[in-house]
Amino acid sequence: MRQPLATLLLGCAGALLPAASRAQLYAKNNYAVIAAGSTPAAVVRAAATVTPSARQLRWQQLELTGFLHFGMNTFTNKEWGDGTESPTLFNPTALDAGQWVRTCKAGGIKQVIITAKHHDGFCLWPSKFTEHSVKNSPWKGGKGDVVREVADACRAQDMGFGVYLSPWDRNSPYFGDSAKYNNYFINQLTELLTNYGRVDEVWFDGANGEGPTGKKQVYDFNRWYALIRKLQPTAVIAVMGPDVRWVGTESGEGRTTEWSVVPLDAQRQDKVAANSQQNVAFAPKNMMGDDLGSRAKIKDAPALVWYPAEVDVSIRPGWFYHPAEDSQVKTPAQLLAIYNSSVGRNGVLLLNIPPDKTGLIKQEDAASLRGWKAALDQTYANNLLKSSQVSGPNAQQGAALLDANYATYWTTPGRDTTATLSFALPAPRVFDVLQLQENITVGQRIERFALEYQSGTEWKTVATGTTVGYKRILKFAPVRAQHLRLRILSSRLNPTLSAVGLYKQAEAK
Ligand code: FUL
Repeated sequence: MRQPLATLLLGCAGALLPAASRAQLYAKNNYAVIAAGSTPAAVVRAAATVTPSARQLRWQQLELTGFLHFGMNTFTNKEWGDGTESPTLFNPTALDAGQWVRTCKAGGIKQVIITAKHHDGFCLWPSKFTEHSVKNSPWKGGKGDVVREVADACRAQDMGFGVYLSPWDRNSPYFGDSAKYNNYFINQLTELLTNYGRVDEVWFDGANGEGPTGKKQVYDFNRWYALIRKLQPTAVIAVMGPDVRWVGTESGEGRTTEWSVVPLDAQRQDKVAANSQQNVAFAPKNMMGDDLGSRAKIKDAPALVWYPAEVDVSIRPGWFYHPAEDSQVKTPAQLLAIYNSSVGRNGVLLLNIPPDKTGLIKQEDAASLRGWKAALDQTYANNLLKSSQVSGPNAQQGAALLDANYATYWTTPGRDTTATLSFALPAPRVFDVLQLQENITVGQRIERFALEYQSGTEWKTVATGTTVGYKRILKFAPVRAQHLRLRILSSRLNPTLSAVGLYKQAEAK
C-alpha cells in the first residue's frame, strides 16, 4: 500500500512530519514519491532524476574525510568505555590538534570529524550539562577544550570540520529516561553547533550495547535534525541521519553496485540501529547487502531518496589508539586498495586516524598517509586519454569528458539508454585503471558498462562494471592499446559522463 508523503519522509520513527520540517529536512528533487500504480519503467525514470542536495554534493566531492577517535578510551586502552571512568585519567601531555589536521591534510583528506562524545559519555568539550568532561580532567588544569582546538585548526588550515556525538551514553543518568535524555542531548548538540563556528558534518552512531535487559531510550531524532538544520543548515547528518548512509561495513570495501538513490526505507532509524554495533565485545561490523537500489529493489518502493554511502574504516585494527597496534598500521598499498573500493565505488571514504595518549598522531600513521597520497597524485597526474580523439554521439562534447571541470559533461542527444564512445590515442599506451564520473547533479543513471580495446581486427574486453555514480574506478591487469571504446550497455535515462580517464597506477611506497 502506498502511503502519503507526510507519513513517509522520516515518519519512519513513528512520528508524522509536518510540511515545514519536511521542507527543512529534504531539498527539492532530493526524493521522489512514487504515485500509486506507476509502471516499473516510470519508477526507473523517477529514480534517474533524484539528485543530491547542495550539502550532499559538497560532501560527495570531498571524497576523502578523516575520523579522529580520541577520548577516554585512548587513556584506558579500550574500544568501548562503560562510563564509570574517572575524568582524571584524561591527561594528554602534548596534544596538538594542528598536527592532527596537518597530518590528515597531507594525506589528501578534506574534512575531519572529532569524537566529541563516545559511548562512555565523556565530553571532549567543557559541556555545561555534565561533570563528565575535560573540565574535570588535569589536562590544561581543566581549562582545555579539544573540540575548540580541532575546530580552530580546521579553520586555520581550510579543512572541513565535523562532530561525532554518540546517542548511546553510558554515563548520563538521564539515558533511558527518554524525554530527559533527549533534552540533555539537545543541550549538548546546541553547544557543539553554536560555539565552534561552521560545522560540516554531524555523525550519529547507531551503536547501542544495552541488550534486551538494558536501558531503553527512545531518541527524538526529528527534533535533533530540526535543530541541526536550523543552526548549521549546510551540515550533512550522517548514519542515523537523512543525508549520508553508512555503507554497512567497517572493512573499507564498498559495494561493486552502489546506488545513491535507494528506497526511503533505508533511512528507517530502527533498521540502521539494528545493523549497528550492539555487542560490548567490540568487533568491527559487516552488514553488507549486495545491492540496495537496483530495479528489483526500487520497483515497489513508495518513495526514493538520494542517500549516498559513506565508507568508514580505521587505519589501525581499532578505532581508538592502542600501543599494541603500532605495527599494524595499514600500508600505503592497503590504503590505495581501500581508496579504489570506497571512493572508486561511489562512496566517500571516512578514514580513522586515532591520536595517541600524548595527543599526537604517530609517525607510523603519518608516513602511511604520505605514501598513499604520493601514489594517488602520481597515478592521477596523467590521464592517458587526454590527447585522444573522441568519436560517438555528441562527440563535440568530448572535451568535457577530459577537462578537469566536474560541472561540464557529455550526454547523448536523445533519451538513449545505451551509447558507445570511442577513443583513439596518438600512440599505444599501457594502463591498468579506468576512472569514470557521472554528473550526479542530474541524477545517477548508468547501470552497466564495458571498456574494450582493439587488438588487430577484434575488440577485446578490458573490464566491465555496473554502477558509476560520482566516481567509479576499475583496476585491472595492465593493457597496451591505442584504440578503445567505452560501451554504456544500460542506463536508466540518457547517460551522462563528467570524466573518463585511463591511468597507470603508481606503486605505493
Ligand atoms: C561504531 C562504534 O561502536 C565504534 O566504537 C566506532 O565509533 C565506530 C565508528 O562506530 O558503531
